[in-house]
Amino acid sequence: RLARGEVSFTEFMRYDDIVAYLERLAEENPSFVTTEVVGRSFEGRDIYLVKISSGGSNKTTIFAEGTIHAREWIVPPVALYVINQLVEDANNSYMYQDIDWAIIPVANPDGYEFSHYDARLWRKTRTPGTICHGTDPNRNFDFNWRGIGASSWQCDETYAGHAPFSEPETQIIRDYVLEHKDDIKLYLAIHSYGQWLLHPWGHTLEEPENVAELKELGALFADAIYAVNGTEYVVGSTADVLYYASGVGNDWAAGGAGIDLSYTIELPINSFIVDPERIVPIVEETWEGFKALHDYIPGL
Ligand code: ING
Ligand code: ZN
Repeated sequence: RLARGEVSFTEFMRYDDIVAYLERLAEENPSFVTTEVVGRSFEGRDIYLVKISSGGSNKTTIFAEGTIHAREWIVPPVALYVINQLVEDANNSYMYQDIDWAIIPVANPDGYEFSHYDARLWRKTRTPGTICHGTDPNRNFDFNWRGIGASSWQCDETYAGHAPFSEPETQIIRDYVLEHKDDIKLYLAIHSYGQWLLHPWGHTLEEPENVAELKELGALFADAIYAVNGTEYVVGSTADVLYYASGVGNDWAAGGAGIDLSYTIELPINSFIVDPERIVPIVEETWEGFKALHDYIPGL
């Protein structure tokens, strides 16, 4: 078993162990790491945001949300590795001088825990309906809510919820992002799987105004990752590369909160069930992608 406060990239961690690691980092590095409980899940779990910052206010911020989908177990290690590298490797301290990082490694802890102790392939939140449990948090954002590619039937995997932002797990993202929307220059939603870097939009094949820049930065991310293990990402819009979807986090960030650079990362595995041996190569290559994104964003 893990010692309290320890991180592992060879096994999947339970939510309490993830929280213990984040709290240890904040305790040991009070000058640049803070944890904030930004809200509570439906079942009452604290949802953590980690902020990594050299100080000051209103600085350019990179925001990332992970594990909004419960079964995507490769996501927590990827988010934790980014935090680990930023905080625990002094060679990376340049990455939080002019830029702040705000990362929610596990946005849906109820679902994540449920996928450990009950149903491994659980995707949604755990809010009860009259017949079925759970809303798809990645259809619950207030942007083209319940449009194409989202369901109004509570038992569906893509159930959009009874109202936009009905879930505490999406409300906390909305509230943090809106409060800091002038500072957040890059929004990342971390999911699995598919080996895609998806930019807006999900609900239409029309291209966003800044599609050229989205593709240019996307190529920097993909090239940096390719250089590590030869993993080839496809960069494109959600509707084009994947399927129609509405009410998704990164589209809301762009179209609702005005954050022009907004992506969903679909990590490169071929199942939700991941061999723990795959964790290290994936977190290492994805970290290079994060560095490329960071280096592109002008700081301060
Ligand atoms: N896939 C995403 C989903 O929410 C997606 C695909 C990405 C849709 C970005 C919309 C926007 O259905 C997974 N694996 O969650
Ligand atoms: Zn997902």
